[in-house]
Amino acid sequence: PVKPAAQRADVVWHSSAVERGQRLSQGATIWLTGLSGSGKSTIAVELERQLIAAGRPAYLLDGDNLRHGINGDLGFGDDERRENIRRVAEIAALMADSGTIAIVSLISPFAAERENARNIHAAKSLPFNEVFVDTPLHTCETRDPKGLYARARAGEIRQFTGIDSPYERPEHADLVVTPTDGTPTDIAEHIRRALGIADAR
Ligand code: PPS
Repeated sequence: PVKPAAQRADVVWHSSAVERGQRLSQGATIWLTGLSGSGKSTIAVELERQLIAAGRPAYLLDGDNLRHGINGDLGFGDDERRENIRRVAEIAALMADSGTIAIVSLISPFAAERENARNIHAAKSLPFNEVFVDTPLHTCETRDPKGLYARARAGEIRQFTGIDSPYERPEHADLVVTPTDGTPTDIAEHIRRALGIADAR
């Protein structure tokens, strides 16, 4: 595992000449966690659309998409998921530090790694909001938008979250949303209101 820079004796931190208040706006991370098929990516896309429409710099970090690039070397074993979550947490914190609202959509099934993501932000005094998209497994499996649950049940995919790989439900999420809260548009609005993210214009 890669050591966090703060703990490394062989690398010295080089400070920026720019203070946070000088940046275009206050950044933050909105971290959506939930099962595959829970709707987190759909909500995240809508959230990004609404924030940009409201004049806020926002950028979506979607687990599936990042696995096409920076996380393309990682699979779905426990250690690789941990590294996946760690990398995304670091990227989100960099974006939040730059003044962007980073919207993360990641299964992030392990409580300790979600807590680590929160700590990475806290160490930089950056707002971190964990949103649990609490869609029951049977609903996700019924939806099965990519046919992955069927393949997991058939034994074609191993270590599938909720089937033969764990999902640790958040105990201390900042916000919990469920499909009964409305459409993805409603839920994204609800998240913005609940987290107090105002329009820029
Ligand atoms: S994790 O657990 O946070 O590292 O996962 P993440 O990076 O969010 O990637 C989840 C998407 O990968 C696809 N996929 C799988 N998910 C879970 N378990 C297994 N074994 C698996 N294999 C492929 C799946 O499309 C997930 O996308 P979402 O959007 O969550 O449905």
